[in-house]
Amino acid sequence: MSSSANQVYPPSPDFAANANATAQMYDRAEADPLEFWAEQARRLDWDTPFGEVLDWSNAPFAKWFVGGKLNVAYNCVDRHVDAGKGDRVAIHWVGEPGDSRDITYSQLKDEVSRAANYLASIGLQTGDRVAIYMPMVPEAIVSMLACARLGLTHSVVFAGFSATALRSRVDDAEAKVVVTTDGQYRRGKPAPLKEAVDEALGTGADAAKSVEKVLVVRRTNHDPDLNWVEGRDVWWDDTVGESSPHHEPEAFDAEHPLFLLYTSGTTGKPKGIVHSSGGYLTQASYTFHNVFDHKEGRDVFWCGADIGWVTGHSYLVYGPLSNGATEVIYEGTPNTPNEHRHFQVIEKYGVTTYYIAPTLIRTFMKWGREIPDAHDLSSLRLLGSVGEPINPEAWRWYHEVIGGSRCPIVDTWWQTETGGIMISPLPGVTETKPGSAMRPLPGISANVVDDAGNAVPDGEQGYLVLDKPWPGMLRGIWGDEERFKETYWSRFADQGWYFAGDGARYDEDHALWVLGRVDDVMNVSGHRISTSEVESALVAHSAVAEAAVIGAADETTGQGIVAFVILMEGADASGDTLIAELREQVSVDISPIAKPREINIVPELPKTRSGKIMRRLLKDVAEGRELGDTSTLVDPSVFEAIRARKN
Ligand code: 6R9
Repeated sequence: MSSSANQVYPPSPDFAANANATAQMYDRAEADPLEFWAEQARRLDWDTPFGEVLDWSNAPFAKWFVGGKLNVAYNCVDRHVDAGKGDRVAIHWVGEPGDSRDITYSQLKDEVSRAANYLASIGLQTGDRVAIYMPMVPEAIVSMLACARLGLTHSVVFAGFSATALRSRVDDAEAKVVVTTDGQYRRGKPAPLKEAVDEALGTGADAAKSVEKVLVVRRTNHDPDLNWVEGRDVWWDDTVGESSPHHEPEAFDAEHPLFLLYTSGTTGKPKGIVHSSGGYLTQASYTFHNVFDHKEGRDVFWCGADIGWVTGHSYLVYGPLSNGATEVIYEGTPNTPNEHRHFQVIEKYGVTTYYIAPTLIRTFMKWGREIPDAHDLSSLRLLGSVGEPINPEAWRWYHEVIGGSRCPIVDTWWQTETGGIMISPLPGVTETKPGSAMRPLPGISANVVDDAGNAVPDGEQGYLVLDKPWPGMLRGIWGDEERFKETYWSRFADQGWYFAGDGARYDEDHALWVLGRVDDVMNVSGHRISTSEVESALVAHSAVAEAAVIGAADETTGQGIVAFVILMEGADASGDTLIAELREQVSVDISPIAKPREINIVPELPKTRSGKIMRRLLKDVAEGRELGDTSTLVDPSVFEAIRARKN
């Protein structure tokens, strides 16, 4: 590796002098991890203090902050108002068409209380589930916090997901309420959203059994003939809007399930990841304070993720708000109305801390530096990256062009399952290398091991494991204990370690490099999509006999989805209509983000003697490489046919 590829960026003395984090935190956490976490938990406001910090006696089912009781919404909203900070802006919201709203902590408290009063008035009880299927409007956050306030478990479903995907999540969680909007702005135009809810929930014998109410926020007002189911559908303005802004929060057990969030696994069925109240909030809050060096009353934070993903949960809602932060929330796409949008927003609100995915950085690179260069980005002081490995070239561009070579970059590794950031430099403390997430945060313990669980020497690749429990860890998969144990805890069952599904290596300086998934999960623009989910959608089409899907390297999106399909005897493969139909099928079954970039119709798939599809070889073909070892294939000549069709 050339020396420039491994260039080290030490923290600047200025930044270091004022940083929230200190080098001693690593030592303190190592000396007594449980006491360290107890200290972090005490940053929150507890109604009943916890006793034991961790009960791991029934591993892998953890109990953190045993006996403690708190209200998550109180911690995110009311306590800032009680501390005299009610007039501070919590959310600078920017709508895609250019409308905007500033919401103070006092206003947020009123809104959350109204929503909580309404949800309680329709008979929802602590522990009931509420599905939230909404674009990035303030009411989405209000809904999440209202659930938290009542001890309802929310399940946010990304508004880009299809009706089919929504239905399976509503059914799995047996949600009683769905909160949605009439429509959403997509690339400058209103698009329907409630329509998808109607389709998902069905009617008559087909109707989703658990759902009692659909609560609709008016956003686009685009459809005078909006379908309305009497008795089930209610407008937000007529219900929440008419409810009292006073609501007394009740405290819930630290282990009370705060939310479910579905994520792709290696099999077709998404898993409902369960997160707790006390442990999750502790980790979201601690990491926000230290990794983003948050300075109350001064910083303006902007996380570009959607609330439909875990990054949106932890760093649009629970992390920033529990710290009393002021943040920007942007509704739309980065090129609406044009490519200047993000930079105008940074300029307008004086954003200090900007947290996005590498795929967006690479998109900015493609658009050209003259776009950010046309703006005053001098308010920025810290940059973050999340969702996939950041290639060193994108890291350097981000550092130089967006950060004016003055902002530290935190490359943060974590997962839906971990609840909060796990591996990342601490700004002002840890030196950084472009492309490396550097080291586990204080309190977190990770290792890189081989199949047998032995630590691999620095410089060699292995599996990333988390070898000690942490407060934000998932508490299970909704309704499926076995799958929880099997997916995360069986690979290194003897050692009792959590297997993250990622490959990694430590370099010669013991800096950690995360290399990407080692299972059948693809990462497209930071979104997790399983190969088998896309394969199932493809074979659901009557013309398809068999499908194999892989994630091929893609300059912009990290990975792009490439499919190889074998058709049924007699299916008509001429022309582009079939390919278009197949792409549509995936879009409808899963989401437009899962649409294959490329679909190749092939006569055969490469298989091992035991009948397994050799995805590794398909990847070689898709990425235009020489083929790897084909010796285990039944018929190596299938590749000539595949290659011939591909070109
Ligand atoms: C937060 C989030 C998790 C998967 C994870 C890994 C990849 C996330 C990364 C990263 C390298 C980083 N990933 N951050 N890889 N460097 N900084 O993205 O959660 O959607 O559950 O995805 O994303 O492969 O296992 P989630």
